[in-house]
Amino acid sequence: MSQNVASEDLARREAEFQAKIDAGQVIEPKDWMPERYRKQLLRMMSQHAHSEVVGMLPEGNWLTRAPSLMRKAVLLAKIQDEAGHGLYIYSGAETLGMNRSEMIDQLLSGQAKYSSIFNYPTLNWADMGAVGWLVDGAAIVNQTVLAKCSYGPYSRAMIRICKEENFHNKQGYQIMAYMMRGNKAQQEMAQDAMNRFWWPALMMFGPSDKDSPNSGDLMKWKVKLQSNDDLRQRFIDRTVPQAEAIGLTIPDPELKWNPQTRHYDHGEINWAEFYEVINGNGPCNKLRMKQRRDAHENGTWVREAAVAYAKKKSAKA
Ligand code: BYC
Repeated sequence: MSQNVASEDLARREAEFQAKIDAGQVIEPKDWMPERYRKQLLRMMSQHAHSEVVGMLPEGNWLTRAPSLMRKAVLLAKIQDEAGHGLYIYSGAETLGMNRSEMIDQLLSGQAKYSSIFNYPTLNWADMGAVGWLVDGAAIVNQTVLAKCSYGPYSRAMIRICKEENFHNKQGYQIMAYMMRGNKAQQEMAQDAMNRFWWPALMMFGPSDKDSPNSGDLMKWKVKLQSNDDLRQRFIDRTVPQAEAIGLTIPDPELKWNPQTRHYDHGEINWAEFYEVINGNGPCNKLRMKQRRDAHENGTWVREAAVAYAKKKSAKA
């Protein structure tokens, strides 16, 4: 095939692909897709899966110190759900041509990112409330939209994940609500957790639209159906009344309801802090990576045993 014919063929396929996307059709693993669509999705899905797994660490820190057996059981169930979310999304990402161990190597070598939020410490029990309510709350806002994205395996994983995230969100809000009904020290702990997690939760939605290099492609291909800023605004609008209902103050003096736009106006996010954190210099980046690397190393025997068992089973069959 001459180069001209090949590039005409590619242009035709890309136009057909875009027409499918524009018509709202779902792309499945065996369908033709532009290489850049595949790579962008793989980047985003693998980072999402890593976030679920690294995200188990800040909460895992509190399992042995939960204030009651009931709280411990709930937290344990939530953390196990996060491991499951990681697995669904890794499996979805594998359909794009990279296996899970390669993705994990990219995480452990620092080549792949995970959500900035997990580089902040969890200092007291109220932080378990803030994580469930704010972090899972932000994740739900983002993921309910991703559940309608153009890539079938990703959107289907999101549907199930969102159901579980709702439980996570409610248990977090309940922790905060109970603490706000408690004594002064408990109320102060809840407010302190709110103060530390509010701004990092807003950063979960990524840089503002004008500084988001990937959004153009992702929106054209309907992987993202709403922009970073629009989703962030949606999260703020739904969370402020929840905070007010239990007596918590949002740590933003510029936060104000705007009757014209029917949204809350808010103060400027500290983007310098965001970039420091995603470039590896947040308060816990080094600790989180060490914990992940140690867990991976300590799990070597489990992976080896699983491979040996599978071999033995297939030899018998
Ligand atoms: N953290 O062009 P942009 C959970 C990076 S887990 C780190 O806007 P994009 C939970 C971005 O990757 C749920 N990095 O990117 C689990 C890009 O860098 P690269 C986690 C970030 O992809 C356990 C650069 O900045 N949710 O809920 O268009 C316990 C430019 O950004 C962040 C997801 O993963 C960040 N916050 O949009 C509890 C959602 N933001 O890759 C709870 C899925 C941006 O070019 N992901 N960057 O080097 C997404 O929706 C999108 O990827 C993002 C970013 C909105 C995050």
